[in-house]
Amino acid sequence: MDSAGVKICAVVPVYRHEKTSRHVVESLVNLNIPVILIDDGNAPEGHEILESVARDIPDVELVTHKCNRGKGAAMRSGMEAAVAAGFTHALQVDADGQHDMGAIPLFIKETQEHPDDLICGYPEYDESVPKAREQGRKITNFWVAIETLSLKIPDAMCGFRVYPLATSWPIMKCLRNNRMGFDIEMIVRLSWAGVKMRFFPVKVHYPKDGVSNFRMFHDNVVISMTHTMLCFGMLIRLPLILTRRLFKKKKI
Ligand SMILES: Nc1nc2c(ncn2[C@@H]2O[C@H](COP(=O)(O)OP(=O)(O)OP(=O)(O)O)[C@@H](O)[C@H]2O)c(=O)[nH]1
Ligand SMILES: [Mg+2]
Repeated sequence: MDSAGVKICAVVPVYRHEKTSRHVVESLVNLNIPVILIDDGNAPEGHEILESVARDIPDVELVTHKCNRGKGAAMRSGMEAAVAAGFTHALQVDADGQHDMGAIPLFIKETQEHPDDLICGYPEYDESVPKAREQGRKITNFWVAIETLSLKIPDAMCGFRVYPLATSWPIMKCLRNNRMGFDIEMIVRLSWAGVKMRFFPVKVHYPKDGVSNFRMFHDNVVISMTHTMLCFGMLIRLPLILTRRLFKKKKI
């Protein structure tokens, strides 16, 4: 694909983050990026807020789940809407406002210059980051290095990335990972599919009164199960991954 064909939207999944979502949506629309907002089964008051965001701000489409289905399921619904609307790329942004929106112009520029690649953020935390979350990421990144047989993925959990939909959607729509393992599984599967990735830092701040949906025990169990499944997936694909590496080396 060349840069002229690039049509980017943002996909913002929302669960219990309706209050911060307005600012996130406004920042995106101010950069001329249309937004697909997913109400992932929020309480009626939350749903009303999201409806008013979609009504007040132009270029916002609201997709609604009647009950909470998880971040992965919300992302899939948003990406499906993006594909149906004819977008070629989707910028995934969390609704909690933790990501520095100042990084977006660079991500858009990189997408236009490398439309076939995944443009992916890796977090640059300030002192507000909970230590347990930082440790959890290190463990995940260790396992992802094994699952992809590569040290090229500095972070597999960052929810700030631009997906090229032509290669990502066929993989994403088959995923059964509805919850917190979604970002990890997507990046590992895109690596197995041979999609090139470019990583850039994104500043991340955890506000004192911020809402986190991360359930320390339950989500860590889900993430561990995701890694177990991906390790087996790597073993099955081992001949393919090694052949591809060997072939690439010979070409250079
Ligand atoms: N965890 C979670 N997030 C959801 C769900 N549905 C939609 N989301 C959205 O997915 C994004 C990520 O959720 P967060 O709770 O911030 O999870 P996280 O960023 O991994 O965790 P923190 O580092 O604690 O912020 C946010 O935009 C949520 O609003 C869900 O069922 N569970
Ligand atoms: Mg978050």
